[in-house]
Amino acid sequence: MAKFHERVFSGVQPTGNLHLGNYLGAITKFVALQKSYECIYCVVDLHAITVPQAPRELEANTREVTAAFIASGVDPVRHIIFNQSQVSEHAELGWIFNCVARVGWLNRMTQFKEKAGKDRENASVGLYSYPTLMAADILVYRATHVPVGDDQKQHLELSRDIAQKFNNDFAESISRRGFGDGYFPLPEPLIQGPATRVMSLRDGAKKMSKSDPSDYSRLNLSDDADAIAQKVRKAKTDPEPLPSEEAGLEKRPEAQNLVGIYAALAETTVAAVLGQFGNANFSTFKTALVDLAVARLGPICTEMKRLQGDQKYLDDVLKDGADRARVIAAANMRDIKGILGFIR
Ligand code: AQP
Repeated sequence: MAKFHERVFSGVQPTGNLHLGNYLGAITKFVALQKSYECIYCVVDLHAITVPQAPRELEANTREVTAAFIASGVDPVRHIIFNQSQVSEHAELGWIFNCVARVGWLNRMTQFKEKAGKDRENASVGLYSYPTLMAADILVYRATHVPVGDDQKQHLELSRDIAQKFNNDFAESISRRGFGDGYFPLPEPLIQGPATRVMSLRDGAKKMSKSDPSDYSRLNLSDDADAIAQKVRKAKTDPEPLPSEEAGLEKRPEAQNLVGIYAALAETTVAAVLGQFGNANFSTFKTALVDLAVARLGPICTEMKRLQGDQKYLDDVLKDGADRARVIAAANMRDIKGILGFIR
């Protein structure tokens, strides 16, 4: 396989209720990766409309995600932050990938099954083909590394399958144009650390999610200290004290979730947290978790609100990011069209 320029790409949907799962599973990774990679972070508004969105809310949510990236420490000058719909190459490559991916591959996607639920006939076609657009988001930049939460693992595998099939199907044309034995890299998922799948505070078997009707199921990045304290205090637990070894968390999903959240917020390991809180009861542990969550999330929430008050700044960040992203995407699309045999 050819050697590719290393580049990080990832996205977050502007669908409201940005929460601790999005922060720990994705955004903290975005921040950390900036030190070693060239990074492109996208507010994926084309993905958001796979389910109905009110236009005014979509605008506000797009700015909220942008503010969250910046408030968490993503640098929009050294790296790129933009909203997907400003770079039309995403949709263009998405169509091409609809013609590369197989229906059987999409039929296996569990997220579609969960989101479409029983009313599958009524789901949008976009919700079904969501993973081909996601592959286009990544591969239009020929990105090599993709930080995501655990729930996106299957979609990332599909992106690799699409890249591989394109490279195989057009091998002769790719090689003739001097791109060696593959035009697209096989993007590597980066799913690491103690909080790759943050669970609901109300049910340790369910993922913390923006669309959960109960606000008590998640810590929102917009929550103030009082809301954080209330939600953590009400979080479901079990009657046993915390174990001192990781094995003791098995079959205790709520305890496992809270300990994982603590470890991720404290930037330590689950074993270290249990070393500190083993045998403690939940009220002691929850008090410490509230203090930690408020200390970590409070400044982000304050900075997000300040940035959200400056709409022009946020819109300028998105436009500048889109202008820079488009340069990369357009050059790659020219190559891709040539490979396919489209006259340019
Ligand atoms: N609970 C989670 N734990 C860890 N990571 C998570 N992510 C989402 N939920 C968790 C990661 O956050 C990034 C952005 O997610 P998204 O906005 O693209 O969409 P999503 O996965 O659909 O988010 P939600 O909150 O789960 O929304 P709904 O309720 O619509 O299903 C991704 O990297 C994701 O893995």
